[in-house]
Amino acid sequence: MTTSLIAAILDIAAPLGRKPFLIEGEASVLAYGDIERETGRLAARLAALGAAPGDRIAVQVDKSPSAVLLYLGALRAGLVFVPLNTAYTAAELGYFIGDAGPALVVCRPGDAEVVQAEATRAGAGGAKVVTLDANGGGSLLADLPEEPAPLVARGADDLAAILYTSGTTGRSKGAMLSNGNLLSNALALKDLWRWRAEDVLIHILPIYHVHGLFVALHGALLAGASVRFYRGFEAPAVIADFARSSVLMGVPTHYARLLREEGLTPGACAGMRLFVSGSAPLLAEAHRDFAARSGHMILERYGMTETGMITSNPYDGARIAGTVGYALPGVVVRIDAAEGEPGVLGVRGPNVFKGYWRNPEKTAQEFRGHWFITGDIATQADDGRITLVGRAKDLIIAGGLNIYPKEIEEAVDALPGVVESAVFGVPHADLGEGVVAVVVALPGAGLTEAAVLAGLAGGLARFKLPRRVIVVEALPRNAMGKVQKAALRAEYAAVFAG
Ligand code: MLC
Ligand code: AMP
Repeated sequence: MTTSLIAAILDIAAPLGRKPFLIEGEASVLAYGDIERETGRLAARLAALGAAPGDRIAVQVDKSPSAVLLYLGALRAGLVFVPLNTAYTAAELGYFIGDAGPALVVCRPGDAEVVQAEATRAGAGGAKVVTLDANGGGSLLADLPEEPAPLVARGADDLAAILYTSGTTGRSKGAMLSNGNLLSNALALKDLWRWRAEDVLIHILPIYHVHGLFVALHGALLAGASVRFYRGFEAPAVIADFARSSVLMGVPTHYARLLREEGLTPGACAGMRLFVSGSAPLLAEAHRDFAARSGHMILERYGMTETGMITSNPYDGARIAGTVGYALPGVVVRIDAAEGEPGVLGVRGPNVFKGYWRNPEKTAQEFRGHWFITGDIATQADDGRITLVGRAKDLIIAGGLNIYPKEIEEAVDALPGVVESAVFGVPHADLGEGVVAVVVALPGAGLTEAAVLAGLAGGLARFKLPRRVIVVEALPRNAMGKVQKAALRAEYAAVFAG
């Protein structure tokens, strides 16, 4: 059995000839039989640009078939793929580039100048910047060699990707994921979710995070299945595609939006085999409503950037709303608490990452021996089934994207007229959680919601911006002087109601 993710993918792809891998609308835009040659040419191009095996390649580009090929080509060249959220601002980007120290940065053509400047400012001026737009234009593909590069051999411990994720401090750390991490997780899910060549996956997720890049794409690729590739999410178009598809993966916001469509009926979903949800808690009510409206029980699974997928509801057997199911084969979980009591979930197994990039202190903090401590609070039933009941980390998840209150508080506190702030999430019908900032103003500063939002714009990615800013005289504190976020969450629980 190969230990290289891309070698496993190429083995499956080669014999499939004209079978569509990526489909957009009515057209096959990438056939399985073309993956070998196209990734080979891309790998040759990356090598010609000076990237050597083990080098990082940081990528902030729009979702497109070329972006998928870039990922596979980078793996083939033995590079470490560092995908970045397309919403990150230039200032945010500088941090990632400075930390990752990439040999190459691939960005949208309009961003090239700013990215080059940020790379230099961050001490990564040696990085070469090339461009790729959503239609395959830009300097990356302009000069593609005809001759494919050979596959660079990779062992299980060799890095395949670094994905940035924030700890409780709000400063992002790069989670180092090896070929063995990614391949073991993908193979476990392939069996568990019964991936097969006849499957057609509706791909609506971004390809800069674990869910869309790994769980969805690796599943399809290792089965030789076709992918209906969406650049964004349009609920009616997705429902219309159910008749010619079989698998959908989404975050709870996708399911909330599907539920708002009249076209969601058992008839429309009759050809579908599997609906998967993850990245954020799925409300039991949404699970129930979706079953009634579609005739399908959503399969909820749980994972993390550092670990890939950890648990899943069963394919056969009860998919219970509010629970995330059982540890994946080969993955072991434990709960740091008395039996049956809630406690922080630890995980170990071949899926667990190699540590944080250039940050051994943080790595040491988040492990207890071989156990990675997730920061999620869970209970375990006698039969092993896991239920997540809370988070020990101060984290907001909006629309499946993580937002660290500390990072937003620091940005708010730096604004003129602000004494201090508290940022937290409260229920939001569409996003699951919506960000609220409660701000204490300097007396006489005349601070307003609009002024705070204007001050934050441009620095923070827009998805992180508070959806409500409330100016108050003081924050509630306990006897130790600590801000009582639970009290704030309770007080403002209904700001997004209706
Ligand atoms: C977009 N916006 C968001 C947002 N997404 N705000 C808060 N939270 C979000 N998730 C804001 C934009 O900034 C913009 O604001 C406005 O909403 C419209 O932007 P859009 O791009 O048109 O949004 P939309 O297409 O509606 O996107 C919503 C979404 C998307 C839910 C489809 O966020 C999404 O694809 N989420 C999935 C993220 C994901 O893949 N998570 C997995 C992480 S992996 P303005 O102000 O500019 O108008 C992981 C591990 C695991 O967690 O277990 O899987
Ligand atoms: P990330 O850092 O983006 O990888 O986010 C991982 C976090 O998302 C986990 O630690 C959980 O808090 C959360 N998460 C993922 N899947 C689920 C789920 N099914 N239910 C609840 N929370 C989830």
